Amino acid sequence: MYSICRINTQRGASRLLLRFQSTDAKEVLTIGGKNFKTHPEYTNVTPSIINHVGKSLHVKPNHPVNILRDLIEKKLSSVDNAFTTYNKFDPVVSTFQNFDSLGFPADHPGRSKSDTYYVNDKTLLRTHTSAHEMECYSKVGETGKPGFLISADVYRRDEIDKTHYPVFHQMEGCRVWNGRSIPQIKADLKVLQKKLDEHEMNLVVEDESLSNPPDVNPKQSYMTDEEVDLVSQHLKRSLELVISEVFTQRIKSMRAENPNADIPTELKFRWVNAYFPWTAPSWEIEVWWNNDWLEICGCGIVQQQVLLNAGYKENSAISWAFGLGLDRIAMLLFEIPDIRLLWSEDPRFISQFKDGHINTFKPYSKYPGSTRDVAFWLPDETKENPEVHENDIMEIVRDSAGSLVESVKLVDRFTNPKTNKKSLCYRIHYQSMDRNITNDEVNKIQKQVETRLVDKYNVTLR
Ligand code: FA5
Ligand code: MG
Repeated sequence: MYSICRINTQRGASRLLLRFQSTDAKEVLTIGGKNFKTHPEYTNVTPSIINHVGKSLHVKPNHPVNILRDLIEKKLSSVDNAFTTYNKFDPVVSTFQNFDSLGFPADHPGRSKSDTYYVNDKTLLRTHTSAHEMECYSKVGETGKPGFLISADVYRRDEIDKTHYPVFHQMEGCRVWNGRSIPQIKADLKVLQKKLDEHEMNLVVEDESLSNPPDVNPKQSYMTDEEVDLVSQHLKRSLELVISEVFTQRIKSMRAENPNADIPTELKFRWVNAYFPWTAPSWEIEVWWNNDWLEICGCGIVQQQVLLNAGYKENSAISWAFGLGLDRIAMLLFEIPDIRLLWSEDPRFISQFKDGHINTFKPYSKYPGSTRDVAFWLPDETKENPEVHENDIMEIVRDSAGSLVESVKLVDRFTNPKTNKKSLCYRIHYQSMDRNITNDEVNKIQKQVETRLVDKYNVTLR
């Protein structure tokens, strides 16, 4: 699983030893109308990914992600009008913006080519909206507002299933107290709490961080305990307000559609300790959805270094930041069962939604899917065969099948005790959101996946 918060040691488990994948070299790539020089070792962005640039679902009229973005912006701004909104930042950013400005260590897994789409060695498709934090912090003085919200499309080489897509949307939120006035933070918290109390939605909140020793999630030394406590509360109440609003709207729409429906009266929601290079302490939010915990947000108190990079004076400010996964929340809000639907241009999908309006998605049909396994022996491990991530296999399937792939799962891993040869088996589920797919069509895609695996990684099909 790709996660910015994943720590280095978790990486090994999903790594496979395979032959190095070379990209079919083009000297120049055009992305969003601009030309970029490629790099022989770094460039790994594919045409199917580049095709997503400019779709900007977060500002597309009558699109669920746009409706949700608007809902959250309005709700947060309704508290004390504290946020400037930015929704048009270009997705091609520098490694400095995406990583260095936030203090990512040189060996952080988020930087690796297996997780990130590189345009060249210094340029990439942003993997998160945090890439714009530094520049927006530096503009707080000009805007006169102590906070900002950034919504944008973000790109990651990632696993394939109903809640993961290589392109998705995030909303970054940041709030800063320049001067660190305790009475001001307390006053802001009071106004916020009042807004939260207006909600009828019953949030059942678990917070493991409250009972955890501080070494799990240490505070920064320049802050007092009281400051950390107050700013953490402001962050948590702000996000609880967002979640309450989303679910209040959800329930309203359910009631309007069917007053006799079995309407839930509470939402299970939890704060989990987390790690991000540029926040301390840090948390993630998970909500209970379809009988499982779904991660929807990462957040924390911003490391002073980010503020210093943005031009703040030492010890002068304290700030929180969050990054919400908009697509997943839109799925909850509109009852959209598969993240790929958000990209559908089928009128039966897009005509169902209207700006400012929350309604339940009505599946227009369920097209049958088709499952194929691909099993293969890995080549002998040699020094010439550097490690390649499981995401490289995902990428081959994605590139061959496009949006016809619903999920890819490792179902078997086996080592022959005599020869020491390793074998893997992946189960690929093909299904279209918009139409029937034929067996012939699936067989052709499957053949292409097999051929590419053999060509690129020298595997032996079983
Ligand atoms: C981040 O991206 C951090 N930038 C969040 C942050 C901001 C932390 C500010 C601290 C301060 P993470 O990798 O966990 O964190 O992703 C954030 C959210 O994006 C996740 O909770 C999830 O809801 C969503 N997300 C992540 N990967 C995918 C994916 N492949 N498809 C859809 N949504 C995803
Ligand atoms: Mg995460």
